[in-house]
Amino acid sequence: MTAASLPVVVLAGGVGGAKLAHGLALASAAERAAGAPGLDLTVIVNTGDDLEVHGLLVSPDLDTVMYTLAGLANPDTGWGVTDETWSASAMLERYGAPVWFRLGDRDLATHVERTRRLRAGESLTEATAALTAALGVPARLLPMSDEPVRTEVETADGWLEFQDYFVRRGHRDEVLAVRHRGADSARPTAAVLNALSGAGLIVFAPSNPFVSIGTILAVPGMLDALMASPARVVAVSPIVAGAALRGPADSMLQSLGGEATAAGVAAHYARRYPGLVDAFVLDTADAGAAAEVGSLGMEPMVTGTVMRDERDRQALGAAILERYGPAR
Ligand code: FO1
Repeated sequence: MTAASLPVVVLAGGVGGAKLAHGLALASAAERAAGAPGLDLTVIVNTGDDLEVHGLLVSPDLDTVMYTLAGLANPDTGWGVTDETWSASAMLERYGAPVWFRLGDRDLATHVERTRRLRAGESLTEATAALTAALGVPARLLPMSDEPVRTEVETADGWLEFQDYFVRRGHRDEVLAVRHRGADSARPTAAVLNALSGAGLIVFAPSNPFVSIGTILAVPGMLDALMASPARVVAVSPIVAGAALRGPADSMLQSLGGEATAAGVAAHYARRYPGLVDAFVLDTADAGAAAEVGSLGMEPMVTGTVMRDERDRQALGAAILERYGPAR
């Protein structure tokens, strides 16, 4: 009797989340090539960064994970599509449309098709399933909720919508607080709850613990579903040697009262979500923090977590599966 493929659920935000999901998909393909069962991979994606641009719904984190797993991601930026052209954006600029959130021509097709499906009555989950199937994505991509949740950050200039803060203002503002507009009337989708209850392993990608992982955990019922799942929860640090590899996670840790270190992220998870995270993956550069992480009640795992290329991604995915995937 062949062993069943291992159901692995990843909670992911943008680029860091996409890279780890890709690493697990590559590790799964390698297992299958060696005659092993591989993974049944699900990625629960943050939708708090979503916004409307030119009348279209844009879901940056869903798109970044989708493009990365389809091998279509722009390798330089990590977001958007590779081999992109900007004719539509240039024409929109001539019409005076706001183009600070840059949408390339190939990327635009995604927003046109997703918005058409939503207007036809499909849920974001259904629209995402159609887009990912068309692109041959080797994983199930699930928006955290089908109801809109929008991350906002409080700054000296007041509350800002996420992409205003992140892109238009280049995430230079100090973040004083984070809120998730619409979370109270949002719920995890049935597909998300189903994936969590059937998971053999749950991985928090190296995404921002406040505005990516934190937003997913802010959906009422999500934390309970994670705590009720029989699977172990393994979180990968988004901070290596005191800095975020991209984005504002390090400065947010400082301004929101934590410490911009890998141990600081572990402490944030332990304080904010007691008992949720079973193991914490640190980069070799932070091996010295392993004991501190252990003292927080999380089993430390030290390995290379910087994903410069596909080999790094697969190595990290395989190392996590090796250590925390149940023996198959
Ligand atoms: N990030 C930028 O810094 N500038 C942009 O113009 C930009 C456009 C964009 C378009 C589509 C998309 O899916 C992502 C885009 N991003 C851009 C990145 C995006 O702001 C971040 O990836 C996430 O919101 C943070 O995880």
